[in-house]
Amino acid sequence: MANQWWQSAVVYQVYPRSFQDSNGDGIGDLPGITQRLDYIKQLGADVIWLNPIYRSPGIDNGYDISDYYDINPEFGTMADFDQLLTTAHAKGLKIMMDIVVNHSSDQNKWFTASAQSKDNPYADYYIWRDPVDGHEPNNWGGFFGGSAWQYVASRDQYYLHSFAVEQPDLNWDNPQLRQAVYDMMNFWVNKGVDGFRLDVINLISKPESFADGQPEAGEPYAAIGGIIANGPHLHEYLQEMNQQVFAGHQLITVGETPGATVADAKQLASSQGQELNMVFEFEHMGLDGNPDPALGKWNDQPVRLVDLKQSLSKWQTGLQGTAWNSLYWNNHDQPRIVSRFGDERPVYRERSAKMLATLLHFLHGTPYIYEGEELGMTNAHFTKLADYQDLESRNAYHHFVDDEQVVQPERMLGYLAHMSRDNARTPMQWDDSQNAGFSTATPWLAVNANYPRINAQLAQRTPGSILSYYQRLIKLRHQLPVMTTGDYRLLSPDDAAVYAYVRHAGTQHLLVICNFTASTQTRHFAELPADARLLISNYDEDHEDVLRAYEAKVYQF
Ligand code: TEU
Ligand code: CA
Repeated sequence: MANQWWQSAVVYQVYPRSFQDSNGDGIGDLPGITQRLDYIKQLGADVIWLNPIYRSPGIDNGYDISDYYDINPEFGTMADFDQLLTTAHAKGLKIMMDIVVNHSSDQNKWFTASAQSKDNPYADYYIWRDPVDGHEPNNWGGFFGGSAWQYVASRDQYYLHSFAVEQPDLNWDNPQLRQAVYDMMNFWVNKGVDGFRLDVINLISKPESFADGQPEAGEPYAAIGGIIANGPHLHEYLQEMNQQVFAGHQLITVGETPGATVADAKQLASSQGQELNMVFEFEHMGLDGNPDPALGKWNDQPVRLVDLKQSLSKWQTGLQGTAWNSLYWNNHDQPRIVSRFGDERPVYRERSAKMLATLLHFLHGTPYIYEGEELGMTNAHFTKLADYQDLESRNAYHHFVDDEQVVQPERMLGYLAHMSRDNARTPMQWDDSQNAGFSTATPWLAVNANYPRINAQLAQRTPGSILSYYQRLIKLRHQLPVMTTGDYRLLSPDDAAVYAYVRHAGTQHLLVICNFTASTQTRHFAELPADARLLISNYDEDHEDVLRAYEAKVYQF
């Protein structure tokens, strides 16, 4: 496989709303990001993925776009964007845009026109169906709860919305809509952006049949995700997008693909390069979900290491040589990894954060770091529903506690504290000044109370900090080709405490060893030659077969 630039790159994800406020309104913005570019440069990342910054009413924090050609005034102006792009490029940083084209906002002029009548130029831009016996066309339920259909009197029809009511799904079977999307993406390519993250892109091609689905026990609606994922024309549409937008540019492209299997990814992210560079898969993010499928992700239990190994290893070996992996622990939809798969207690937080970083960054694929992960930022520890802004969290609480009454309020608050998306969205912790240096005004979402002991300034001043460890990992990835190209072999799949694997390319080997527990473990690795060199570790001294709490180490030979 030819080595593409994005295969040895490291991506840093910026959630603009929560990164840096520059004008004292409590909301992060584009000039704020521009001010902080040196921080990202010093970390060593190559690419910045920006969550959506387009004009939006903000029902789903920008994933409801009302104008794809304009900037959300809360974040600044197009001039601010151009400034960010130019400054980033001058520093050698690339910018990746978040493209949301499974759906738009209901405020988008495409939709307001479409909703007016059955015969206007935009009539077929969305997915409209007639009522069946005076109600919804079928029993599909949206990702954010309730029916996936909404009635509009002016057409006497329902439109499909896989997410919130305010996020109508675009009709990809309409060639004019597809062309409008490609034109819009080319507008951003022509501006000089370096790539795209494509929101829920495996949902764009809807099935031919709109028959009822099977709801989980006790639930009124059938979850739409499994019904609409990987539809009949998905690959055809992505190949068309590739030809019309990506071809001839050296872009980085990653598709967000909930529910994608290894087989799907082999096609979507094939090294033949006809569709996307890579996809975000979700299997490892679903392992700690509730055993009751009706409750979905809402749970408060830890992941089982054996399951995590099995899942990650399946993707590592499954795509090896034919497609490309993306590697991530965190994003704006997931709780903080140190609180989730690590141990956020003060005595273990740093060690376990470094252990998780080691495990991820030595895998085969392109690593993504979510803002604050490099500081070991933790979950928010919100205690009441009013602390949450995220519509998914609020809707889930109302559904399970108020409407269905299947979860007690305290327990649901525990689930939210463990899994809510807002855990990732609290403001970036820059220093120990008021509001963690994020803003001079009250932030849109509360700052985590632990910012006096977890912040970037402190990390920069502390030798051996999590931040400095991430810097070392990124530097190693840029220096050691085996980290990018080597194949992967899992050791001891049934070991419930220690995750170990080997990377290998030519004469180069890496042995990665991670103790996932707070207790001492003793393990002997027969594959380790006597002259192996310790490359990196989260402890100062090597105790060889004895692995201390959350110890991580990598040998090179
Ligand atoms: O997420 C889609 C998705 O499948 C999930 O991660 C989803 O957010 C779900 O709530 C997980 O519990 C993407 C975006 O990343 C997310 O922020 C948006 O809300 C969503 O699409 C709709 O655009
Ligand atoms: Ca602001």
